[in-house]
Amino acid sequence: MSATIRHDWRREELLALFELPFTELLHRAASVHRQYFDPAEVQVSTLLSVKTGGCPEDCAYCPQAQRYHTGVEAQKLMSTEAVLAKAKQARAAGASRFCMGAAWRSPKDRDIPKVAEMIRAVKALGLETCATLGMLSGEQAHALKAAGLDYYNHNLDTAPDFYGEIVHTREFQDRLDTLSHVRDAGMKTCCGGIVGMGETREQRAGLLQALANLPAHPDSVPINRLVQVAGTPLHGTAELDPFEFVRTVAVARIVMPQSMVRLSAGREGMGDELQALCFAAGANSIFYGEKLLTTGNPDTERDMALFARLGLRPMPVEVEAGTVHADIVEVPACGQAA
Ligand code: SAM
Ligand code: DTB
Ligand code: SF4
Repeated sequence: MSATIRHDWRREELLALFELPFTELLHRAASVHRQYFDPAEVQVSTLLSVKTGGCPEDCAYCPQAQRYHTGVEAQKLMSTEAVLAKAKQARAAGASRFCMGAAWRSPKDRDIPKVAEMIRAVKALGLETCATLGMLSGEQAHALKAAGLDYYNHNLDTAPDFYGEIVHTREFQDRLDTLSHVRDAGMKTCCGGIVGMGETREQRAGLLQALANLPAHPDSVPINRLVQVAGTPLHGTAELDPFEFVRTVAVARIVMPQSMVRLSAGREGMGDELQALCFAAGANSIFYGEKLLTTGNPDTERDMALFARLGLRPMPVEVEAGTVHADIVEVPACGQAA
């Protein structure tokens, strides 16, 4: 078993991984995990919604889309002081990265200086900074980078051939364009998707294929399990088999060996055993703190207890920063003889 960094994955290859016996898939993913990471370390990020609700987009999963009447109360952009207070709490609780989310289709140019001020303030605390603000122009990406933004989160969300069923107000290509602006500005990318939206296994493979075949693997890959929110079109979708979720994590680990694979939305509804399986399958990052953007996340005490039970520990920032840019040892392709 060995892993190489590839950008030419075919969907059938990913499907073949999904179809392996569960134990074999986990073994392969766990083997790849050890080639680039200490499997006892988990990167810890905290999220804050700095501008909530009232979004004009129609993403079928999202409680913040104005048109769905989900009960999320719209709130305007927070003050830097209020964001800073939350970032200090996150740092005190043990987070190493702080991610600021805004329910925008894309920021207006006049928003950028306000967000830049938040980024500078959070970075001065010694935290890594991340933002997710919707689509960015090249100029906006450069301005955020200049303010000290380390990561930009922008998800592909789902396979290109399922995307049109989920979002109608922007194209898959728009997402690729934003990611390219982010990379060109010299920021790290955080890019993943959501499963459990009624997609097929082939489409889950298609999402991971699209992620792995980006010009550079995302530094962080959030794998979200749909949080079903009443009022959204996807409320009532059949639940994904938990083992299929673990398979998705394992395949993500195999095809993006150097990336942080993050157990993201949906963790609150998972038992400790399911999360442990995901860590065994190569997940090595979580969102930490009682809230995601508008929905719940496990209590910090529960997460700390889980880490203690599993012998896991928070990843130091220098490991995070070095991983994707470490020298790559070229080794034979995954799936070839062990
Ligand atoms: N408005 C910006 C955008 O869409 O890029 C940034 C915030 S948006 C809420 C960030 C990501 O959260 C989405 O791309 C989606 O992957 C994830 N997300 C939103 N609602 C979710 C839900 N109900 N379940 C799981 N993931 C969700
Ligand atoms: C990501 O992939 N998941 C996070 C973060 N990036 C911004 C957001 C999850 C949102 C879940 C629904 C909510 O809390 O509103
Ligand atoms: Fe708006 Fe982002 Fe939600 Fe889509 S995912 S509705 S763009 S906040």
